[in-house]
Amino acid sequence: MLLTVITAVCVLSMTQSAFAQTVSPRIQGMYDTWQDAKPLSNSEIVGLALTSANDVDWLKWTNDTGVTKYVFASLLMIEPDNFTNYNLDFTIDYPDGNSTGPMPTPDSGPGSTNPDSLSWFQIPPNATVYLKVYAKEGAFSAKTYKLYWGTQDI
Ligand SMILES: [Ca+2]
Ligand SMILES: [Ca+2]
Repeated sequence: MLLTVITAVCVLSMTQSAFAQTVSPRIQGMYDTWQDAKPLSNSEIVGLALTSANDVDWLKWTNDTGVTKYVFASLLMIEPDNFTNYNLDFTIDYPDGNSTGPMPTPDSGPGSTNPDSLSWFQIPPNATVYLKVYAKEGAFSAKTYKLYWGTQDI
């Protein structure tokens, strides 16, 4: 895969500087399946919360720009603590019908300031990226998480 790995700290600093602080309203009990995934714009900071240990949130972005784009995502807890550890998985569905299937991003936490991140994947036109946010076993928290999402020209 065409993947460039940079450090999570670098991703975080870039995302914080590159985007307006537009935080979505906190919505619980939604986006529980990939079919019901929350659509993402080309750059967005989403603030959501899981409602239970078994809750998951799905988000998606379809590349309708007509050109290949880099994408990245970083998952952070607004209030890191000693037990919170959410994970971020991703799936890329390509227009020819192929799919990566669910792929984990590098895990960080609890207590880590590094986010779970998807770093600068190339997404061709008409492909869709699905993101899945979920709590590791025993790591559920009612606190809000933030998902930084961005796209960039190649
Ligand atoms: Ca949900
Ligand atoms: Ca994690």
